[in-house]
Amino acid sequence: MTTTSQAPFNRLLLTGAAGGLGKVLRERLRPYAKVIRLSDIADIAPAIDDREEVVTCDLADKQAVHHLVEGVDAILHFGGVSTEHSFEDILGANICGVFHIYEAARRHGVKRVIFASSNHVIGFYKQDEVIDGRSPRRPDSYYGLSKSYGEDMASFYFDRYGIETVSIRIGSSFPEPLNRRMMSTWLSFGDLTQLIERSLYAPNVGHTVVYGASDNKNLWWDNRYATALGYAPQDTSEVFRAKIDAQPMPAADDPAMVYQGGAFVASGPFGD
Ligand code: NAI
Ligand code: 15L
Repeated sequence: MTTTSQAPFNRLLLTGAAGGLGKVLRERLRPYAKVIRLSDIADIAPAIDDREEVVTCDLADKQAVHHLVEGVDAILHFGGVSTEHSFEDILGANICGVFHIYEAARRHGVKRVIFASSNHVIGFYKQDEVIDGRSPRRPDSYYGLSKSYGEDMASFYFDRYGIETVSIRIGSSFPEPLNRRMMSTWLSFGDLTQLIERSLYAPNVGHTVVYGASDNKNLWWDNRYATALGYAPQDTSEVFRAKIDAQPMPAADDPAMVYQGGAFVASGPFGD
């Protein structure tokens, strides 16, 4: 198990706890909190001991989110629609949801949020461009737009109310990279955990935007603001190089080979 020399929080809230990353973080976050409150709209496995609390909650429900946040010291906001859908499908969970989280944080005096943002905030940059956390955003989808709005919400709540946030623009966090694009965007679960740990404990983060990527060879992201938090990735996608190189080569003009956001840039339109 990961250990930390820093004092654990009394209670951390993890939204999206039934999701792919939520299930991973449920176990890996234990060193950082006496109690973890796990929440999702979907079913979550029952609490394994008195250090876990399980709360079913729809992020689109303002009053439910208000109750959810009561008594927590910091929030890891991972819940929401996690791929491209119609704007209407994204609105409640991601756009209303992120407002409900920050407004509840304000009302309950929560001082720090870790926001699971996404590379799709900048997905229309080309793969031969190098950007950092302060480069102008270029969302590639309604999903990317919702994460961009979440970053603006974080910025506003810091400027107006002093609630600090680290927005982590996660690349592709899966057990291993699944294709050529993910050789650049891959984030191991170990490095994700380290980045969250640094985001929880680093002082004076204000609103900091970082990229969630491992120490991959062909990175498109200058991750200086993550380095400033003390993040030092331990993994690299290179260990999967032979497996990925054995995959058929996509056409040179395939969005997966051109844009940082890959296929998301070509999603939609919806509802015609
Ligand atoms: P996931 O789709 O597996 O998990 C998201 C969870 O949010 C699900 O369990 C879902 O039930 C829950 N959710 C959806 N609508 C909700 C609502 N209205 N109220 C409450 N909960 C709701 O996604 P994953 O991969 O675990 O990602 C977690 C977070 O990280 C997401 O916010 C995603 O956008 C972000 N992210 C993930 C990346 C990855 O590579 N896994 C890359 C970039 C961002
Ligand atoms: C994301 O934002 C998604 O949540 C995840 O499922 C992947 O599609 C990832 O981006 C990616 O770009 O690989």
